[in-house]
Amino acid sequence: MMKKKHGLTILKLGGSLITNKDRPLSPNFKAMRIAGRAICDALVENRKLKLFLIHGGGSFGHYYASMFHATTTPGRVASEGVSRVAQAMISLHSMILKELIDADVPCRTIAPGEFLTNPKGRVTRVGSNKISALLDIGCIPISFGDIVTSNRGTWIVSGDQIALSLAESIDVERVIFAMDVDGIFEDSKMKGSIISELNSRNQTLGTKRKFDVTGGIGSKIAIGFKLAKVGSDVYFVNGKKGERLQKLLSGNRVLSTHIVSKNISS
Ligand code: IP8
Repeated sequence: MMKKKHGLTILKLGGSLITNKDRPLSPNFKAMRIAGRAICDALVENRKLKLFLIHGGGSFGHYYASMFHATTTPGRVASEGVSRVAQAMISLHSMILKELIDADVPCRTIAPGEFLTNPKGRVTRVGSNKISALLDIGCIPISFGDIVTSNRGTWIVSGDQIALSLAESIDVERVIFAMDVDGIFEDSKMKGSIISELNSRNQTLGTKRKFDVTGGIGSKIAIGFKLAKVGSDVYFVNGKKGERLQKLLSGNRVLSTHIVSKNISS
């Protein structure tokens, strides 16, 4: 399929950033506000910036997903688990939405089921049109990792996978992963210096945190390479450093890890 031109920047606000990841159901409002201000400033600086926002589950969705054994593979999950995970995500989503709108970031929810097919996760024509319509009126679409049920079972779709599904279907220039650390560390124990450009020679495995059902940094890096292969430049940046996030959104170089799409063979 021809990729429809959107020239989008996807910003994924990681669950480790917007929640206190090791404390169940604990939002990090300070981080949400810093991100909101950075996005607002970047939009003022560059009126042509076309954003799509996604956020992760952190200690909301992952907490219940791990309690009820929901994984990224379709399977049986107790009905209470499905409800708890979904409700936790809606509750976190509502908090981030309010913080962003209060920070003058005009955004509008688009749940994964509104633009992705089940179970393959491609962007539908209706979904692509919805995204275009929101962008045309200056509204930033915002989605989130979620729990999905179909006749194949129930599974977790991560925000990172949503970014990949979008980039495989429409023209996504950049994907920025805003995290709670400065980028990808040279050392898998998250010590030492930050890798400025990640390529097939310096891949690292990363670590996994408490309650993380979608794989932590290791699978984020793997998705980063897939994104680069389909033509998107990928950045891992510290979202707690508002100025850094704002500058990166505005197209400047900052301390971060970059996967350069043209350096990754498809
Ligand atoms: O934090 C997972 O999204 P992620 C969402 O982007 C749920 O991996 C429901 C756990």
